[in-house]
Amino acid sequence: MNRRQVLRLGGAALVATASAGCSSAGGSEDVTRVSMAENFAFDPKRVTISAGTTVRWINDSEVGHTVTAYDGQIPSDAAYFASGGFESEKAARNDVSGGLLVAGETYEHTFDVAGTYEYVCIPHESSGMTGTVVVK
Ligand SMILES: [Cu+2]
Repeated sequence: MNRRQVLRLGGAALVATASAGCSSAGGSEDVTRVSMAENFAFDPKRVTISAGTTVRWINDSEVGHTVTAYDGQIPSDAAYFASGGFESEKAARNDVSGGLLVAGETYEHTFDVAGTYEYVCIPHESSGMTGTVVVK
């Protein structure tokens, strides 16, 4: 192994360490990124992932958005999820500002149960700002 190969391996190790530090559960889990963009949309609007994958939403716009699962539109044995840590859609709707992600902020949820999850950005629901996560 020459010096250049050693340096390259060192860089890869640093990158791996950095990305593990950003994930909630650590380890080797996969992360799928969904952007909340200027056009009041989740991008991509629909993602298909394997069980155990973390979805990381990031607000790439200047206005606040929420990630709020629809009660009854996630698998019945799956944990409810919403930015702000609410335990139900009703609780999230009762405190919209508490669930807002400001510019540059992220929210993560790891999906362990297979099925289809529908979610919404509460303030922009009338603009059609909804999304879907399909877990295989
Ligand atoms: Cu929004």
